[in-house]
Amino acid sequence: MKLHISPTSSFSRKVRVLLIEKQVPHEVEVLNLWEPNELQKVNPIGKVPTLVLDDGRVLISSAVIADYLDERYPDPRFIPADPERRLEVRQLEAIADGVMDAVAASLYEGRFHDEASRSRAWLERQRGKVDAGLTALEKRLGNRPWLCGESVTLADIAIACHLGFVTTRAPQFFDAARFPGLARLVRDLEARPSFKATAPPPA
Ligand SMILES: N[C@@H](CCC(=O)N[C@@H](CS)C(=O)NCC(=O)O)C(=O)O
Repeated sequence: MKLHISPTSSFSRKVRVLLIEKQVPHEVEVLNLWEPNELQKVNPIGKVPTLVLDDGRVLISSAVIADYLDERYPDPRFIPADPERRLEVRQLEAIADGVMDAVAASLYEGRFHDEASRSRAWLERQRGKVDAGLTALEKRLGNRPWLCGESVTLADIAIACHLGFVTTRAPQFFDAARFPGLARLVRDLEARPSFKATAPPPA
């Protein structure tokens, strides 16, 4: 299988971490999203991560790819088999991904508009989502080691990947003193070989 990624994309990193943790053989195709590329030939939406399977099927969106990988390569599992716990993990993953979507929406506003034409209302709206999402995750985590259950799940991996991006590329969105549980969770996961191997390049 071939995974199309960008080195800075934390959605790509979620999938890369899973592939490494599960020891799934794969090829990585590195793209620069801001240069012309061929990605839309396989994924009409033109986003990373995109996973091309050996039988030619193409999977897009980190959540869909994670679902496939956890079912197809269940050792070890990062999405619980129990339907209630599975729902909880997916819900927490969705909050983590929503935080990153709001960070990205703010960064795109800065990238594509000069200072005078940026919408303050839009930036404040996105900032509100980032803060509310992180607050919900911090409350959920408290002093427990993981967001859901007794072992690491996709929800932990998702928020740690996104905060890894935020701390290197957009630190204004994450004040570790306000979110000590999440800061500790990120530190714990960054120590794993799968996280070390996929760290985003410095800004
Ligand atoms: N919901 C998608 C989000 C993926 C996403 O936003 N990817 C960004 C990079 S982090 C991208 O490919 N952006 C390029 C573009 O929008 O043209 C997922 O979970 O995979």
